[in-house]
This record gives sequence, structure tokens and C-alpha cells, in this order.
Amino acid sequence: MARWLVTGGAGFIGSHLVDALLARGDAVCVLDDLSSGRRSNLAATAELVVGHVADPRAVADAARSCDGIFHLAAVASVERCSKDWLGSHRTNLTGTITIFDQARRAHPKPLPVVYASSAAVYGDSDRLPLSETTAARPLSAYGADKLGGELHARVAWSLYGVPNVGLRFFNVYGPRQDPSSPYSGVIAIFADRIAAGRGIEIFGDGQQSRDFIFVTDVVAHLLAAMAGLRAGARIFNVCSGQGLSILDLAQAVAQAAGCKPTIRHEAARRSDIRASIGDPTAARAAFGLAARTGIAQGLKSTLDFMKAHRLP
Ligand code: NAD
Ligand code: UD2
Repeated sequence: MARWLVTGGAGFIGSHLVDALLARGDAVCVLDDLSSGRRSNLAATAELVVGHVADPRAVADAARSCDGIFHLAAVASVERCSKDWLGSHRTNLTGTITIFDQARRAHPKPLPVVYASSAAVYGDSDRLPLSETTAARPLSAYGADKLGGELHARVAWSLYGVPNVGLRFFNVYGPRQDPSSPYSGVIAIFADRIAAGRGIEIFGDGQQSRDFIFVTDVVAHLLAAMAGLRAGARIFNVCSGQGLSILDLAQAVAQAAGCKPTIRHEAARRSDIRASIGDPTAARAAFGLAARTGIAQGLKSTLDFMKAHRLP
């Protein structure tokens, strides 16, 4: 039976990965500081170590007797990283280096690592769709640390022999994405507001586009990237390849919820990316995977989950 370390495993994406690993009979150890993740996201059969991903001893203890590391722990909010530049850097970049540094010290050989990067590394490119060869020009502290993680991943392989794959997630949505923060994902916010019969706010004209991918498709890419990972340091987009404007998204959420929300337009966010659409070709060629859950089906699953878990 394989055993995996999942950092950030109590979070939105991480907890779905933990469910999938447990479902196939593997053992899982989660390292998470519960700063945004929840113990309630985890099945009782998952071991949880509460600790900081930049703490070498906590990582060494959690990684002991594991066959590989899925590294998802991060401050995942662009805004929060801008506000707490140094603190989020310790998690997002020093934490990632800590993972690679512990992976290289494993015996008898370095542990393979699959880690979460982000479309944020591209910044606001006008060359769409964004492919892995598109120049990375991050606009945020968050994106810069994700790009830094990719650069250290190359060193981890070339200098220390740590096999690794970085996955540039685009806009991920689905059950368990926390809607409570103003910086939560737009789908979590729209679904929560509309399910509660409240209006929604669109920042800017709503013509800005995003590439949304459902969380179970992201988990499939994580599992495929780890399967048979023995060499190299590669990067793949995890996206649908379809762009959707925020206005059209609002209509799609309303249709899935069967109601017409009031929409209020607010000022556009500072340095908001105008268009973000990924090219999924490389991941399809490497893993035989594509995004299988369309937006209508994904929104229905998300809304059903919210209705079933809505606090009175
Ligand atoms: P999330 O906030 O739900 O999960 C992050 C997890 O990491 C949480 O459980 C949190 O408690 C934990 N964590 C944070 N700081 C930590 C620390 N110092 N030590 C240990 N644990 C810590 O967010 P998510 O959306 O599930 O993101 C998971 C990963 O995917 C992150 O690396 C994020 O940057 C990346 N990502 C997410 C999206 C998206 O659309 N959700 C897009 C691109 C990349
Ligand atoms: C997402 C990720 C970020 C980073 C980035 C990479 C989240 C929360 N953010 O940022 O971590 O990976 O992708 O490209 O997952 N919007 C509204 N009304 C709302 C909320 C949002 O109009 O109530 C707009 C917002 O201005 C933006 C779009 O919706 O134009 C998407 O916003 P987001 O915060 O969901 O995600 P994004 O792409 O800014």
C-alpha cells in the first residue's frame, strides 16, 4: 500500500486529492497549519499533522515512510499575498524549498514531488491561449513565488535528483471551495450568494474572461503526474482551454440555480487580468487527460453541495 504526504491536504483542492488517494486504498499523511483548511474537510482515515510547511522538522516527520509528496500548501489568495508579502513568501516559496530539501534527503532515493503552481505566473499576456512556453511575467507577489517554486524545482532535479512535476492550475472551482472570504474564487462567491437569494457584484464590465476547471479534473491531473514519476522537472497547464466571461458565468450560475440574480457592477480590481485562457495540449499529450466536467455540470455539483451544507 502506497503512502503519500499531501501538504495543504485540509484545503479545497487538497482534501479532494486526499479522498481520491484513500479511495484507491493508499495511506495519506496531511501536513496543514489549518490557516484556511479545515479538519472537517478530511476523512477520519487521513492522518493529520498540524504544522508549517516551512518547518523542516515538521516536513521531515510527515514525509517519513512516504512514497512521494503532493505539495499544495500555500497562501492561495493573490490579495492576501500582496498584503502580507513576507509572511506569504515564507509559506509559498520557503515552504516549497523546504519540501524539495526534505525530498532530496529521503532514503534510499529522493522522493518524487508533484506541486501546485498557478496561471498567475503568466501575468497579463495578450498571447492567448497561454501555453507552457509563453513568457512568464507575474504581476503579483503570489505569482512571483509560484514562478520561484518552478525555478527551484528545476534545481531540485538537476542538482539533487528530485523528480518533480509542477501543475499550473487555472481557475479551479467545486465543492468545499470556501465562499466566506471576499477573495474566494468567483464561482464559490456567486454560487453562495445566489443559493442564498442574494445579489452578486461584478468588478468591472464583466467581459474579463477566465478558464474554469472543476476540482475532480484537477485531482485527475495530480494523480497522473505522480504516476511513474521517476525523472525530470516538467511543468503543465491544468485548464479546460475554454474562456468564459464573468458576465456569462453569472448567467450560467443563475441558470443552474434556476433564478435571476440582481447584478451590481463595482470598480474593476487593481491589476485584474483581462483574459486568462490556457492551452491544455501538453497535459493531454503527456497524461491522456482533458477537462471532462463541463461548466453546467460543475456548477450543478457546486450548488448542490452548497445547498446541502448551508448553515441555517
Ligand atoms: P486552500 O486555501 O483551500 O488550500 C491551501 C491549504 O494550505 C489550506 O488547507 C491551508 O490551511 C494550507 N496552508 C496554508 N499555509 C500553510 C502553511 N504555512 N503550512 C501548512 N499548510 C498551510 O486553497 P486551494 O484553492 O485548495 O489551493 C491549493 C493549491 O492550489 C495552492 O498551492 C494554490 O496556490 C494552488 N492554486 C489554486 C487555484 C484555485 O483556483 N483554487 C488556482 C491556482 C493555484
Ligand atoms: C485566481 C486565483 C489566484 C490565482 C489566479 C491565477 C482564486 C480565488 N484566485 O485569481 O489564486 O491562482 O487565479 O490566474 O482562486 N470577480 C467578480 N466578482 C466577485 C469575485 C470576482 O467580478 O465577487 C471577478 C474578479 O474581478 C476576476 C474574476 O472574477 O476578474 C475571477 O476572480 P477570482 O478571484 O475568482 O480569480 P482570479 O482569476 O482573480
